[in-house]
Amino acid sequence: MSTENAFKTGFIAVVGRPNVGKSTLINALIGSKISIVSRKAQTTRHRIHGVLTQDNHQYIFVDTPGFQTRHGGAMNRMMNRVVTQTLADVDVVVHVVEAGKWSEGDENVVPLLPTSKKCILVISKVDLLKSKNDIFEFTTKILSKFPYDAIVPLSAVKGVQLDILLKEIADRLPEGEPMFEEDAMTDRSVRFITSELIREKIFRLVGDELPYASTVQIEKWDETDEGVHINACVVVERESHKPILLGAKGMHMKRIATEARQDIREMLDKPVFLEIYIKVRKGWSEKESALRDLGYE
Ligand SMILES: Nc1nc2c(ncn2[C@@H]2O[C@H](COP(=O)(O)OP(=O)(O)OP(=O)(O)O)[C@@H](O)[C@H]2O)c(=O)[nH]1
Ligand SMILES: [Mg+2]
Repeated sequence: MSTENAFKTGFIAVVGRPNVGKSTLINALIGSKISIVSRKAQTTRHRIHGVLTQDNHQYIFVDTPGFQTRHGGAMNRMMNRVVTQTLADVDVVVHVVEAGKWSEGDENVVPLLPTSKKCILVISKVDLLKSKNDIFEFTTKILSKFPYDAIVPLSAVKGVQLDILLKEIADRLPEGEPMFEEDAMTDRSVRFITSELIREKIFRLVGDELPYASTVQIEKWDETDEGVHINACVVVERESHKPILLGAKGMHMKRIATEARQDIREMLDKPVFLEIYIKVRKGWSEKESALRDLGYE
């Protein structure tokens, strides 16, 4: 029997085309950086849970890779599979679109939205809109495409209307006991987030092609009285990727390591000694077996 104060727990999938701001939104909602963000499309490759427990509710957000059909390949098939599987498993769906920017990429997400579940439309990045009037026409157009249960325009970067989104989600969560500790923020290990933070720097600092041809593995993790000693390995596709990643006089690599170390230090709240190596593994992103070896789903 339903009671007014019963605890509610549920999974909320955050889906949308690449680059609309899904990971930024989840980080803002849970108040911690658990999912990496960059200006480049397809930054997120894995399903990542972000957990928020407040006021008798446990929200388990599931960040997903941007859904896209333009490029083929094993990596993209894997990423799209994560999206469709996540949609099958959750209680509430949040479809994120970018204010004023509807494209074919968004159009391709609509047929994936389950009509049997609660779907909330989030219009992101409203801080970039020149005029608030533009949003009305834009929203009306999208509403003709799918029977969304609610619409929330918001800005994750400015923290605008995030409370409204939480309320809309809370109204639609099923009753249930919490699945994570009250102070948990993610299901992912600090080792995984460490590898992601290094990958984020590669996405942010190096070229256009290389980020998509690289992945990061943690090879050593030693905690001592001094701090944490971490060896990480960046796996690239080709020998020719090495000099690009290193940059002139190793400048790129130095910056990647310095910026990653700062973030990791902040997360662990301890001194961090980070060494990064480069390894060539031909065609790793094209082989499903190699992807599984590297920890992809
Ligand atoms: N101005 C503004 N920029 C935003 C906002 N939310 C996200 N961004 C920017 O949009 C870009 C993409 O953000 P992500 O969070 O990586 O987007 P995503 O949807 O997770 O992207 P993929 O993982 O690649 O699918 C980054 O440069 C963010 O800083 C916002 O509310 N306002
Ligand atoms: Mg993302």
